[in-house]
Amino acid sequence: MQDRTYTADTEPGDDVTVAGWVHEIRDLGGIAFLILRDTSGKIQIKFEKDEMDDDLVETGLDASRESVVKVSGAVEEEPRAPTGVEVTPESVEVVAPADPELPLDPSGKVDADLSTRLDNRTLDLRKEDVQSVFEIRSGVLNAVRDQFREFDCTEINTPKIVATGTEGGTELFPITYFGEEAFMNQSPQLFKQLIAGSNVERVFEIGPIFRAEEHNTPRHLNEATSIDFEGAFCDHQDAMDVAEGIVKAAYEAVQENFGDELEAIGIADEFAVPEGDFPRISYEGAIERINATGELDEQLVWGDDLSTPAEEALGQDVGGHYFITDWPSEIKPFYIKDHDDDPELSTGFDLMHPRMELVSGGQREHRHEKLIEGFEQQGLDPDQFEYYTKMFKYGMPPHAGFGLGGERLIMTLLGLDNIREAVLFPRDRQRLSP
Ligand code: ATP
Ligand code: AMO
Repeated sequence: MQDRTYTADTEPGDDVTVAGWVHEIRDLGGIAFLILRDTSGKIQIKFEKDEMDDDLVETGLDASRESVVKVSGAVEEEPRAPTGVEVTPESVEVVAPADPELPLDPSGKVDADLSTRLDNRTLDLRKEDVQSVFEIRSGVLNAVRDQFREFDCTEINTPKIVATGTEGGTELFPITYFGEEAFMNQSPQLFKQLIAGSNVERVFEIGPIFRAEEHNTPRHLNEATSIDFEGAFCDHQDAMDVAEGIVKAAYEAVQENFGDELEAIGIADEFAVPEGDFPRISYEGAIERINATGELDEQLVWGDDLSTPAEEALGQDVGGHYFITDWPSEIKPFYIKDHDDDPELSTGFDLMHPRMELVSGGQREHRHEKLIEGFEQQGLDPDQFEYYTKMFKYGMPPHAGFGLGGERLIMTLLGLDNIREAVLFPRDRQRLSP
């Protein structure tokens, strides 16, 4: 690393070299200030024109906004400076000039639409609020990993190029794999089950999932980050406990470690860790409650999936995170186990934020014969999944798990309007680069 001091670490009396981007230049005539920004904050560089070398003043004050400059000089206390100190430069070097025509304004004074921001992510990330979203995202993934380890889980990585899809209803991206048809994986579902059936027992994965959904909504991506859990000797209630623990751990980590970032985003006052247990509402109870709100044009009946307005009506009614349990078997995938005493009812569950679904999960069908029947009922050819089903013949314990949408977690946690704000380089129907 180059020898430099972060702007936040400068102390009066130090001789420092600071380096960063030109945030702003304020020229007051005899005196001018360059505000230099780096990852740790900003610092004022003072130019007293009559007392300094002309070349040095010119180099500093002619630097265009967002150019990278390196300044060496003495740090002095100055109550009128934004951070209480300023640097009187002895040398100024423009390390990398910026074109004066910027496609967006990193000072945030001029708003840019999301598309312009995503096309120019490097400049966009120079804004403190945008950078804060990604600092928090990184911290949340850390907290999620730590919490999984507390739950005795092993982190795994499963293939993203696969032979078969798993999530009925969502589309697959086909690719060519040495002349054979293959797909980008929609979910680590089958692989995580195969590992939970070994004596590794409890696993988690944080990785990409690919869905060729036609949806162009503020909460769907074509490449998303899935936070997956699978545990042997767990049932759906245990999996719900783990999902709840992971979501709460994410909020707690943000509350504890990211006060400045919440401030920069402008939500420090309203941010709150969810309190109490998340209610577990049966699917049947959920449709009754939704119908009772009178918000929908048509009453829901048993077997209906929950539409976006239905989810919103229930979300408003409940007012916090909640589970929907005991879904009709027919609208849950083949790998979800039905209740032993009622095959119409599944152990599938969703964890909802009032704004949208965050998690799907359930106990898995671990009995070989029943699993094969489930494939046939869903019109899938079990032979294509032989690599998976055969392991259910060699001692597959009861197991359960879930998938949590990483971007949806960040989006709901930070109150972002669009899921694309939670991804550095989102993939959607219109966006394949950058
Ligand atoms: P899953 O992970 O199960 O796909 P999801 O939250 O992505 O969960 P979908 O099953 O894709 O949900 O869709 C759930 C609901 O979202 C649908 O019932 C539908 O009402 C709504 N929805 C999906 N796509 C759109 C869209 N393009 N515009 C408005 N609503 C949509
Ligand atoms: P599901 O398909 O419901 O379940 O996905 C789990 C969670 O992943 C997130 N998610 C998405 N986020 C953004 N854009 C998308 N296109 C998208 N699709 C899904 C959602 C969703 O709740 N195999 C099961 C999980 C399991 O049972 O373990 C599965 O993939 O937050």
